[in-house]
Amino acid sequence: MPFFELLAPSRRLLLDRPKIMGIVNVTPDSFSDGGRYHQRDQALRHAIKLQQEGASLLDLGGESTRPGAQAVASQEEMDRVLPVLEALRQETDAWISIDTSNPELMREAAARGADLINDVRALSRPGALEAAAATGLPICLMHMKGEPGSMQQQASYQNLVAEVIAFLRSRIEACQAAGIAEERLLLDPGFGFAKNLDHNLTLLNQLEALHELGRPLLVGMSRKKMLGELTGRPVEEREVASVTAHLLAAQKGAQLLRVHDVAGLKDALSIWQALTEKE
Ligand code: 7PM
Repeated sequence: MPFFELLAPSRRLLLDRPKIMGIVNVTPDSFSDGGRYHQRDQALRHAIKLQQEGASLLDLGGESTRPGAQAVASQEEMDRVLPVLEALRQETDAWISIDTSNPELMREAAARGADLINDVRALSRPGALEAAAATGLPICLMHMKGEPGSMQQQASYQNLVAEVIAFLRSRIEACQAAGIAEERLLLDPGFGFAKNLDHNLTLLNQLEALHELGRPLLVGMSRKKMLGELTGRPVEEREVASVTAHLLAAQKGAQLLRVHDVAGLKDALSIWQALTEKE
């Protein structure tokens, strides 16, 4: 079986086995009141820790896409993300992904050494296709309906898997029309984005159907509500559920796994890998 390869202008990543993308939030949290420099430093140290634990990619996000969250102003998002990106670029060879829908940030981040654009809005904002095209970077397109603040009202489908596939196919075509080669694209079904528990389980169960799109798959279920619904656990106690869910996704062929808890998933993948190589 031939493997996919992620190709950025200055590096390549062979997707011969599942790769871990560690989540680095650069949003202000209620527990740290040490100001901007403190938060920047914390995000940086957290990112390095995730890399040491086994993350091949680090996903920096400065906009809270939490259901019900309000949109972050463009400049505020850039002020959060760019300093962390610049500092992190000096310290690591890991892939740095930028979780953004903001065309201005896409351009600025690419100029500061980012390797990948992760857009939960699949380049739907005005100017995003053009900005992403100009960066030359690989891009992850995710399925969602509506906006994070109101998307759960749109969690209704005739045929969920077919609709997710059709949506991603139409975004691939929009990218191609904007001059973004298909080889630059990663695809994500968007767990929890305009989806209820039953939808999320259907998607995980039928993840293999998305391989027909012919691109590598990224999945993110880390600590999400679906895991709380299945285990009855609050968000801070969902690590085992997260590890398990992502291991199952890897088993169904997901090449990239976006998680908060890197070390646990790394161990799980080691066991799976050992068995895979024995087959
Ligand atoms: C609150 C709730 C904050 C949910 C953040 C989130 C994905 C993503 C996010 C995903 C890709 C989270 C989400 N989720 N990017 N960004 N795929 N590609 O749980 O599933 O991290 S934000």
